[in-house]
Amino acid sequence: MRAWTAPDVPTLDGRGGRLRVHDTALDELVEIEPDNNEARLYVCGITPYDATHLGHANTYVAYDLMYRVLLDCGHRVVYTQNVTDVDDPLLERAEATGVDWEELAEGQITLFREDMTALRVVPPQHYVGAVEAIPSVVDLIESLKLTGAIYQVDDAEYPDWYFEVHRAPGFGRLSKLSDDEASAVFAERGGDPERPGKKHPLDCLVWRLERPGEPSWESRLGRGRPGWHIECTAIALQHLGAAFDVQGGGSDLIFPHHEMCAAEGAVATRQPFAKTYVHSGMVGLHGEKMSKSKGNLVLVSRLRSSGADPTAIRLALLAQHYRDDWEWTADSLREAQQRLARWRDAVARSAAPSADSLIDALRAALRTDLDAPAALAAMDAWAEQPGADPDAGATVVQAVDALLGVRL
Ligand code: 5CA
Ligand code: ZN
Repeated sequence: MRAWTAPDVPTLDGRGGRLRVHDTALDELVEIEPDNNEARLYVCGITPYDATHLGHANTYVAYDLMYRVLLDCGHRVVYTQNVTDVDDPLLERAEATGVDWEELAEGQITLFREDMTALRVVPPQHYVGAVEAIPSVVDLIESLKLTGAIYQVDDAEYPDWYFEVHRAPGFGRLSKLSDDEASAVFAERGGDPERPGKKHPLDCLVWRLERPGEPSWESRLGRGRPGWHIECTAIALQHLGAAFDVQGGGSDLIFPHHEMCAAEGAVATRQPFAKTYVHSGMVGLHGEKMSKSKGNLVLVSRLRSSGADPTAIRLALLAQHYRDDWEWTADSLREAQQRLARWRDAVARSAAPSADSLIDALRAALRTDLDAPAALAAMDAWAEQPGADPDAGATVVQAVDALLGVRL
């Protein structure tokens, strides 16, 4: 699938130091140490039916920051992102609104591309839809079958295919939930712990056999369509290989999604799926997580069409630490617009403080768990100080563009 237009990312002089990020499994900061200097990053993409709200934007801007910091550390970055372009929530939305599911997905993906371009998010090299990944999904299920971890549910009408999660030695190390807690969250987030005929309530669907009126594809497993988790497992393994550096997404994906991907990947390859799991916080509005089902969405496209500068939208997102949960308010954008104006005035000065120590401060902040608020504070301080360097403004424009994706 085509991704979107790449922004220019300037290269800065000097580097040194590695990125350290919070790993969900270990609950501590870990260093990203790519093999052969190639950082392999997988970030879960949208299910294209309510894009792009500010929660989505916050997530993709967070991993864009990671991408930029990895580049600045001198690594090459291979970035893969999926699009869940066939799954229950998309089909349900299409049905409820009387729209063709493919048209719904296509329209939302188009909007998402426009929003990502406007927000200067670097596109993935591999942007892959679930539908186009069906051959690799089926291959992966077949190879999992050889390990004995795949079975058909005991259901005469629809003997769908499931993955036995407890085959994975580390199952549970990401979410650290008890079985009861896990079952409750699984049920809330697309799982089916109560389905009769499963070996274990947490076993996850990998191939759903055709139901009347649902899209389906021919396969060695019977006509059907992929389950959600196996989609990301297959796409990541195909484009990044096993033990890639980071799997990322919002914290609502820790369980079941990333736990299941990790389990499927580990059983299929006998290696860790990802080396590090990173999760961004949830953006809320009026006291609740932003989501279509709650009807409390702020769409990037709507903000843009009402005249908001996309750079200010990006800066509003960067004002929060990526791991924090926070609430969007009208002030978020207003404050970002004011900050942007201050920064633009500051770099246009005929003489400013030297850029060197600012760049050191930006790098130090971002390499420590992508601390964008600390980076913004360093830039705020620079913008307020008097100085005598006539070239500093131009250097700072490059640095803020390269590291924060903010064009002044
Ligand atoms: N297609 C799957 C991932 S494979 C999916 O979760 N799609 S999504 O459209 O629901 O979400 C896309 C990304 O946005 C996910 O990483 C999710 O964690 C993140 N996200 C969704 N809602 C919010 C929110 N309110 N705040 C922050 N991030 C969010
Ligand atoms: Zn995913």
